[in-house]
Amino acid sequence: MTTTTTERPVVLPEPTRDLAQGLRNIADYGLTIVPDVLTGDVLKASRDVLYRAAASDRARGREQKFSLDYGHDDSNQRVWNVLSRDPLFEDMAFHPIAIEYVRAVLGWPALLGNLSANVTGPGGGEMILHADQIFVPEPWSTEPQGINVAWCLDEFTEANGGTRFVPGSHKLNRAPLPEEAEVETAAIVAPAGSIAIFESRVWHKTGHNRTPDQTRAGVFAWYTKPIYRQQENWALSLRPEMRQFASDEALTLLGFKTEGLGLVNGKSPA
Ligand SMILES: O=C(O)CCC(=O)C(=O)O
Repeated sequence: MTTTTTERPVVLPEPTRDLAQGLRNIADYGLTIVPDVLTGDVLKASRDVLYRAAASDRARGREQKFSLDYGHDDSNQRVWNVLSRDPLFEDMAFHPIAIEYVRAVLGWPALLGNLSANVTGPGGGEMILHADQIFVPEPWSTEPQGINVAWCLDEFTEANGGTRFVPGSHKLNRAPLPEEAEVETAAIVAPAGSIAIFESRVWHKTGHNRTPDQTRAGVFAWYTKPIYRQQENWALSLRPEMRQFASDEALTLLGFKTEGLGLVNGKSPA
């Protein structure tokens, strides 16, 4: 078990490749970790394309901040809409292990709300403690409305800003209050190539990167039940050729193959 070194240890679940155990971890802790999803050359190539996209945004002055992010912390960078940057990101968004969890936790159909990356840099500050479904008015229903699949393209550690969680906080079924911003958290410790899957009510934040020289890149795939508007407007932002080759499952996640909502002249657009 992973613990912090405080008097009252906060415990996170052990990594597992077993789906049933992973789903129990999500029910008990709000999160689970799956090791070795990306390995070898694919992991290296995925990391390279993300760092290239981040460097390109910086070079072109296209770095963007989000209101929940790090204020004006120049050490951390968010890279938006990576889905259109390289086919390797499609492989993450529509990866069978990720989708297995989406189906099990949210049901089907579900939507891909966003695919963006967070790179923490040396000295980078913490994010605000939050739950991902903050756009859902409270009181919340007793089921998560979304899940996040975080792709660790670097090793995530306590020191380099590994995502910090309040395990079990999803059971409170509400967002953290401002006075709860400093409650005890534990960082996930996961080798590069792992994924961390967390349901939308669990409280979490980017950790403080206390290293002098390490960056920590994570790609975050956000999925919701199909009644919520997607954070990214795929109809406008997606590379057009992607749609041509997308599977039915991917078209459903993008909102192009649909029933009841998002129709064009009463029919599914794809
Ligand atoms: O960067 C991280 O570790 C967490 C990111 C996050 O919580 C978010 O994007 O909502």
